[in-house]
Amino acid sequence: MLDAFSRQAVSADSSGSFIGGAQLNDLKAFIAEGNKRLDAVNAITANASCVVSDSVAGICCENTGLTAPNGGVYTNRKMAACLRDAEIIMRYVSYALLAGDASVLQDRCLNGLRETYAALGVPSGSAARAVAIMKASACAHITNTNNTTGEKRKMPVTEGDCNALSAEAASYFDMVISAIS
Ligand SMILES: CCC1=C(C)/C(=C/C2=NC(=C\c3[nH]c(/C=C4\NC(=O)[C@H](C)[C@H]4CC)c(C)c3CCC(=O)O)/C(CCC(=O)O)=C2C)NC1=O
Repeated sequence: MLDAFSRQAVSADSSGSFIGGAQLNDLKAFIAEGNKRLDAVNAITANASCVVSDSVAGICCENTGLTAPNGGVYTNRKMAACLRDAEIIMRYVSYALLAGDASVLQDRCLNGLRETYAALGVPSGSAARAVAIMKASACAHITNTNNTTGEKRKMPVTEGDCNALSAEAASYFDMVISAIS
C-alpha cells in the first residue's frame, strides 16, 4: 500500500534518483491542501450509510428484476451482501482519498473482484451502476453541493474550492467501475 509520500520515494528509487523539485512541489501541495482533504474524507465517511443505501435503493428502483426471484439481490442474504459490498467500496475509496493514492483500493478491494462477481453471478452492470450513483452523491458531499429532497445536508466547514478533491474521488470510483465492468 502506497500513499502520496511513499509513491514518490518508490518512483524515485526505481530510477535511482533523488526526490527532486517537481516531486517536492507535489508533496508541498498535498500538505498545503491537507485540511481540505481531511474534510473531504469526513464528508464521505460521515454520509457513507446514506450514500450506500441510496445507491442500492436506486438500482432496485431502476431495475425491479433485481429484487424478483433469481434477481441479484433477491433474498435478504443477497441484499445484505450487496449493501455490505457497497459499504466496503465506499470505505476503500475513502482510504484512497486519505492517502492520495489508489493502491490500497486496487490491492485490497478490487483485486479479483470481477472474477468473484462472475463466479457468483453478481450482475456487474448493476453493481457498476450502484458505484456510479455513489460517485455522484459522494462527490456532491465533497463539494458540499448535495441537495437531496430539496433540503441541503451541508457540512459545517470553511467554504473553499474542493473540485480537485472531488475529481480525485471521482477517479477512484471510476477505477471501481472499470474493475468490475
Ligand atoms: C476486501 C474487500 C471485499 C470485497 C470487495 C468483497 C466482495 C464480495 N462480494 C460477495 C458477494 C456478493 N456481492 C453481492 C452484491 C450485489 N448484488 C447485486 O445484485 C448488486 C448489483 C450488488 C450490490 C451493489 C451479492 C448479492 C453477493 C452474494 C452473491 C451470492 O452469494 O449469491 C463476495 C462473496 C462472499 C460473500 O458472499 O460474502 C465477496 C468476496 N468481499 C471482501 O472482503
